[in-house]
Amino acid sequence: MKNQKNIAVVGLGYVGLPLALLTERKGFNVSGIDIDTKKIEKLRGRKIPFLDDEVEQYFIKAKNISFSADFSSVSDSSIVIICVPTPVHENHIPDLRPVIGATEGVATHLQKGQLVILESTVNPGVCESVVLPILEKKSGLRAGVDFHIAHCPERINPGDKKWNVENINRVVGATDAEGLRLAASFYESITTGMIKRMSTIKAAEAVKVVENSFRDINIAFVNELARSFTKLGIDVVEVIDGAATKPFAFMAHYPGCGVGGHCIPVDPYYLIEYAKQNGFEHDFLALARRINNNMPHFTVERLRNGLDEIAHSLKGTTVAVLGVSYKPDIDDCRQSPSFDIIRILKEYGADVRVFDPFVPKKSTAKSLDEAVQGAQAVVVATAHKDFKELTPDYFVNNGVKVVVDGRNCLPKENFVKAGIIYKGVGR
Ligand code: SAJ
Repeated sequence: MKNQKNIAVVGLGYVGLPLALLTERKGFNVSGIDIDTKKIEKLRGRKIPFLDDEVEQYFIKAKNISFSADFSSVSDSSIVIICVPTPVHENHIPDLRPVIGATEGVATHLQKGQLVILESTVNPGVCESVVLPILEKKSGLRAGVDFHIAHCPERINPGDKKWNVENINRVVGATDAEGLRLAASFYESITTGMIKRMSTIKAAEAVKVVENSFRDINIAFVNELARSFTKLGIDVVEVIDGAATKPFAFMAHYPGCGVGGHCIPVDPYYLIEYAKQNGFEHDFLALARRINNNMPHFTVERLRNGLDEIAHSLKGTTVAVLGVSYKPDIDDCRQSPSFDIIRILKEYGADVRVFDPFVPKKSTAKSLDEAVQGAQAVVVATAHKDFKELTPDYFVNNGVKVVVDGRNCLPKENFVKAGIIYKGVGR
């Protein structure tokens, strides 16, 4: 029979593992469930499957946590939290297979009185039209009567030193009042952030796709500015920094070689698709996605502009792409624009070398030197700390003629002074 102190967390990635460890250190008995048996093996061996200092430090101390690839531990848990990925297919249509799979696993062991919380980012309507029917059908139990469903969208920000699973504010919605009460009090018991109760579960689902669409359109705004200011000869970064001196009604975002990760380039498509199914075209969100998806092309154009200055064609040129992670100093390269840049360079016939100290598996060069030595051009695609500290002399001494700074993270003036053809994104 379920025990009030037993919590099951389904999906042990960037979202589920930090949540499971937080829940454990707040006094619950946690069973971590993941269908990836290799991951379970690693976790049982007390190894974490991805880079995360915070997880590292808590994992060592965690006592009341177990890991399994099967869902049986759901049956004696009072709360089951689903934290599985919600990607999109190639055509940007939402891919709910992980959510459906996890829900089916939970449904098989669902018990009366349990609370099922979905943390995965989904469009409004998924909890009621996808999760609820599976839970009811497989278990024979009734939502709102025999068990409860809530949604508390995850807000994990990989690599963030300030905001983490324990202190960040959350929103929570549920299909019934008791479910909302149970979910809100659970999160209030494990986090120090504010827990905002939403009037419906749909409103809670909408919050996350809206907050990430907000980020995507703001990035698209500065990416478009970067393209126009390149023609106007204005440094867009300087202008954004200038605008950011306004203490209200402006929020700085910065242009770059593309928008990666499992949130920002994905979540808007969940809203776009759902609205389309209900008769509304999000032209603006779709345009922002197109602008951001086009930044890898723009980055390669910047490289071609630089090579034109030395009458070099991209075909046959050796180009070192530095960085495949989608953001600095982490090893996550999901939806990274670096892969688009590499593909486009190869389509132009360039000889491409790749190096990322955080992602050796995706690197073709074993070291930075091996990637850069003898390369005529370099594209910095991720603002890793190691890359930001590279000096112009380092590139000059390795024979590099053109540097494309895809994250505007290098000191442009110093590179120009050293005789390197420097091309930023909007500067
Ligand atoms: N990016 C830009 N310009 C910007 C900001 C980001 O080009 O001004 C690019 C990054 O290089 C990266 C992509 O966008 O490739 C996503 O960057 P991100 O900083 O948004 O990182 P994420 O994907 O980890 O986003 C998370 C999100 N958190 C959740 O979904 C819970 C997002 O809501 C946060 O706003 C974001 O962290 C954050 O603020 O760091």
